[in-house]
Amino acid sequence: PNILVFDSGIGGISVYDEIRQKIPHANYIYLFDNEAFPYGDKSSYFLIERVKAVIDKAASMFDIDIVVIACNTASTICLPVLRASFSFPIVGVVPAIKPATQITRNKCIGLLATKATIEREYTHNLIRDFAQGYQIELLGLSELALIAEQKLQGIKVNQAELRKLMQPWLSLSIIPDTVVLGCTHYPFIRQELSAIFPDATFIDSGYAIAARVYHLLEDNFELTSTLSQSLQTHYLVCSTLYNEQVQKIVDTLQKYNFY
Ligand code: DGN
Repeated sequence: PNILVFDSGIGGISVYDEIRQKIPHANYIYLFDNEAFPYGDKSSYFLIERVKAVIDKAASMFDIDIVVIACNTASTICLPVLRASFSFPIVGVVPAIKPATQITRNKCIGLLATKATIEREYTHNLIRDFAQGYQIELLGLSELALIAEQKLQGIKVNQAELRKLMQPWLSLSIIPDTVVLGCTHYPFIRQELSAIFPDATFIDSGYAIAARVYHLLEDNFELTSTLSQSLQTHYLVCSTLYNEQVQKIVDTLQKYNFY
């Protein structure tokens, strides 16, 4: 199958990596909307139009079997329009609030995401429907996705700066013992976050998304056979100015053993 994984930047690579582990014999197209990065401060209207146009363009270049919107900020607003516009299945990524309720012991869950995701009605409905009776601490930060992007370009994370950003949680009387990484960029700085909250469990949606993609493809494709197509990954960027940076990111990921 041809699997398109999409994000505003590198975040979706954390999801791509999980899918690739589950479905190694597929072709992947990883699409960065680097031109409009970051998505966290864009309006809903802009994002709906933008994501639709970008996916449309990619679909005219490749024969796509499934699309993964590996971005919480886009998924929490764009999925209905995308599903109405395209015939291939579209899988989205949303904050793992529900699994977090199964893990927490002190009933205090932290949700870390972009400001846009934190403000979405979608997110508030998730909490209302699946996390009644839990204390949910919401923290919307614009800076974190950029910190993760920089880390993958080889720039070390400033731990003191990160700690300052986390201050709202550090000063709580009950500190979340379970942290939902509600932005696909954040698994890349899990280690740094975990140094600040050493007792917390961090969860993301990557594994569940990989299982979902597998399930949607398994009827039509031979996913386990080693004889099926071998892996190929195309990296697509919206602005060619980014090509050099993409190369740097891919090099860094290789160092981190992401491939
Ligand atoms: N990776 C995206 C997400 O999961 O929300 C957004 C990152 C960004 O564009 N700020």
